[in-house]
Amino acid sequence: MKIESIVLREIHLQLKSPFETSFGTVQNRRILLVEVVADGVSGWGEVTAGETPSYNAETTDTAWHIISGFIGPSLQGRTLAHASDFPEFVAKIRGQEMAKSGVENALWDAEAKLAGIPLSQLLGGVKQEIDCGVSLGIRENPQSLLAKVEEELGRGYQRIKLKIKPGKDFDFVKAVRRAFPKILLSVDANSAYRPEDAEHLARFDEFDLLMIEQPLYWDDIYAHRKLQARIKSPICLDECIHNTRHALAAIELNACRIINIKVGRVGGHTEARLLQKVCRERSIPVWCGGMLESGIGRAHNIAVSTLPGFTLPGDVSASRRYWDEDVIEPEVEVSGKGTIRVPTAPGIGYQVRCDRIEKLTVRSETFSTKSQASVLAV
Ligand code: OSB
Ligand code: MG
Repeated sequence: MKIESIVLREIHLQLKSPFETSFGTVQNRRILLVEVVADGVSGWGEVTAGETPSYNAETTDTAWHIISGFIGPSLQGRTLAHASDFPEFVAKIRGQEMAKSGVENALWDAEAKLAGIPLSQLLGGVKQEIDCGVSLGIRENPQSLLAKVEEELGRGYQRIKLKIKPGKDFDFVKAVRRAFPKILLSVDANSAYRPEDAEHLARFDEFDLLMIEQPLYWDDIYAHRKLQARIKSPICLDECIHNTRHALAAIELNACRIINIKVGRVGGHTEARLLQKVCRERSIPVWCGGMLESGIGRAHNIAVSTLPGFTLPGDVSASRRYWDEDVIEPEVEVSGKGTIRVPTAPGIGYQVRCDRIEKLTVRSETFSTKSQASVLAV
């Protein structure tokens, strides 16, 4: 693939309602979209970084800096045989997984479109339909949470995940578990607890949770190992796992029994695919997490979820739960049995609404002239 140009855009998109996690509340999303034109075809990717460095260290602005200052200038004009060659191409940039992933995934979309096959097929996916759950933000009180859970179960979602934080945890989970004794139920703390809370977290054992996601420090696998030894609920790591080596360390240490794979957090489809493979070989279930993506990031999440290691319902849900109007056509829809049908058109399989994106764009930068100096010595 000859990379003719890279267009970086920032769009503003407002969530239908605020989403609260233990680290804060978001409603006004600032999303970076990456369009890569290769051999005459446009591939699209999304940077899943948040507006603030509170989930991980990256933000919309740090990703802009990395792509605009380093990746864009060095990639334009280059030829890559495959999107999977991209991680090596950016290996000299440390970290910045979400920035890299936005670009790499655009290359994957372009490669699939050039081959005339769905992205899911290019990745090696094996499913025509994926299983969906929802992630519910922290609410004022257990009653309003319960109403929300009921609504989402009514739509068919197969697993409910509750965001929790100290003071808004036990009673909320208890109310939901009482009302729905049999559902697949999990919680996500986004690093809000400390090792001293082990006894408190052990009280959640009675709720028969599918998992407790990332209870402790965002960067501490060893602390989770000590906690896992003290609680029955399986720990699922999210924030801690940036690549396959982290996953291997966590698995060998017994720091978790499940892993949440977010394509952005691990740097793109190449690493996500490898990570699900090593987990599968070790019988560690994985599922696809979400970052409140627009339709473009959502389409990539659907494609990766078709890989054989993804055995649990993901946080990949319908466009309408997030946006009044998405940036793809058709929008992502979920069936009454809580599944998404995997698109069969080439690439991400959804039409990108360029007119709408144009209207939502607040800044953009294009890398296309060969005269620009290469910033990376690669
Ligand atoms: O930890 O999974 C998380 C949203 C923003 C940041 C972190 C997380 C989340 C979610 C939402 O849980 C998942 C989604 O619906 O996209
Ligand atoms: Mg999480």
